[in-house]
Amino acid sequence: MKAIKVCVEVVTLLAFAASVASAGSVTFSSTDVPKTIVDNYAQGFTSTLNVPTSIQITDVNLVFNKLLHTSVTDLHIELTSPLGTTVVLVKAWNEGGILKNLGTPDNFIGVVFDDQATKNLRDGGSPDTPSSYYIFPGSYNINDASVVPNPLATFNGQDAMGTWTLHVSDRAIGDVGTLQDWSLRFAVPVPEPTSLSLLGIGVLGLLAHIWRSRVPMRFSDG
Ligand SMILES: [Ca+2]
Ligand SMILES: [Ca+2]
Repeated sequence: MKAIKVCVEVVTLLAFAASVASAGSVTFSSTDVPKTIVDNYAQGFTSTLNVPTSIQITDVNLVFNKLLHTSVTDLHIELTSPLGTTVVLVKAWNEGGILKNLGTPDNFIGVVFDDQATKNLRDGGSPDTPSSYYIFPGSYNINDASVVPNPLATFNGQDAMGTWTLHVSDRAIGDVGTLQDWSLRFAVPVPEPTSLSLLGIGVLGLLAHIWRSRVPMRFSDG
């Protein structure tokens, strides 16, 4: 029984260690979707997202969990922080944007705008076939001459708490869609040294427990 108990404790401790190791970002999702993307309508629409806690921004990624559109090259996308800073992230093809001259790729599904991504959004398209042409799920930087370098880094140093506004508009006639689900993912500090110390104390305690447990077990087994 003691062996089982120790096993349970080891698993519990490993699970805790894994959760500490995976800490590093927190994600908030919009709740006012879906929104219709009206065709060729520069005024577009806004969708908001609330961040309820204070986070000093060191990195923010924009996550399109599901944006359905028959040509994402039509889209002009801006993001405004709670402090009122507006950044143009993507311009439409006919504004000279990042996806110009790429045809009509569909959808952002599982597409993340991330300044640190090695792949550029322009290189995210699937093979262009008559039946299917879309943007692969994945993380992409959106660096392009049509916008400022590393546009999302503009928000670094601000407090994330408050209402964020995503402004999307369709700038070319023909293709349309809907924004179904989007999120913001913020980097958060790695665990404090005190947390790691507590983890270390936990490991030492567990080892001591195992050591104490093994002695009577050895004799009872004999
Ligand atoms: Ca990033
Ligand atoms: Ca359109």
